[in-house]
Amino acid sequence: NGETMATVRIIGTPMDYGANRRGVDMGPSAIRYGGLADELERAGVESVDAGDLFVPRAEERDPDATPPSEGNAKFLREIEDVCSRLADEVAGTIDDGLFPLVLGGDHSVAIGSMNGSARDATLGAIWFDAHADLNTPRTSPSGNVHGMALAAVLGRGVFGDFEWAHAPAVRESSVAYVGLRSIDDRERALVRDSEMTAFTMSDIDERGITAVVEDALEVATTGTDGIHVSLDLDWLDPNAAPGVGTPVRGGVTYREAHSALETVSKRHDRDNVVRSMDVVEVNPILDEANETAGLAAELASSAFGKRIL
Ligand code: Z70
Ligand code: MN
Ligand code: MN
Ligand code: MN
Repeated sequence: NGETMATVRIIGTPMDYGANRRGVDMGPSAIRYGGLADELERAGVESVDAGDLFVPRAEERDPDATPPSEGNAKFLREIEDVCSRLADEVAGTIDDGLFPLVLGGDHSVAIGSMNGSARDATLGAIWFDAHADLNTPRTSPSGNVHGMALAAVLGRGVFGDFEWAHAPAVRESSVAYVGLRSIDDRERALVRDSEMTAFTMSDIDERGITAVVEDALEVATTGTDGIHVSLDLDWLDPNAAPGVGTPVRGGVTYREAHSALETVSKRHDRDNVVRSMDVVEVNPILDEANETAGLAAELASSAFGKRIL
């Protein structure tokens, strides 16, 4: 490690427009307080902290000021504004030879991370999440854009007159889900009919986390210049990660999560495949003694090469 691992640049994105105002905007602070810089240092990885992007308070905005042309998607204008600035940050970070680690915020920050990471490259992605996040404004039961983030980067759905609504950041065939277990009725057909590879919790139960993540890496790296790793903390079981907005029972364990990110890291050591990462949906208000934020910090360092021995 260290030979292939570039200096990590931490980019905080304290945004929770995509998920009702709940406390996810405090995620970046909580993950830093949870020991991110120390964890990275112990992993032998250098890091610099770019601070947080400016995100106006949701209370000062009207969620329905710029509705999509059909269906429901709240705070579209605001999400577009933050995500286009985040995309510039991420692309600039990669241009500078550094590795962007984006701290959310709700999962709609991935629209910014992935558009930035894909700017000068053909991108693949691994989506570690309980949820598929494949709703469009038309199918969304909630109007919350965090449940539409992957649809947005795939150029699906009609979001509005935004760049990311027209230019897909990734090809479907280069995206793999790992750990799905909560999919809306209308979303299920979207996942099934897509060209994405979907590994559910059942696949992990049957085959083990390492085989599944190795397959996901194969999907995301084949025919691409590199991959984005998107880690939604609700991917884990609520026993290990209680501090998330939408906990879903039956998630991966603490050990499976570390093992998965170590598998990603080992692959990165061989082929330098990981371009960018985001860690999202940590909610300190619902957390127990900052446990979930600390775990987010640990998992990021596992992804960047932290080993037991
Ligand atoms: C639901 C929706 C979701 C995260 C919840 C929930 C989506 N499918 N995503 N928590 N991270 O509203 O679209
Ligand atoms: Mn460039
Ligand atoms: Mn998600
Ligand atoms: Mn989720």
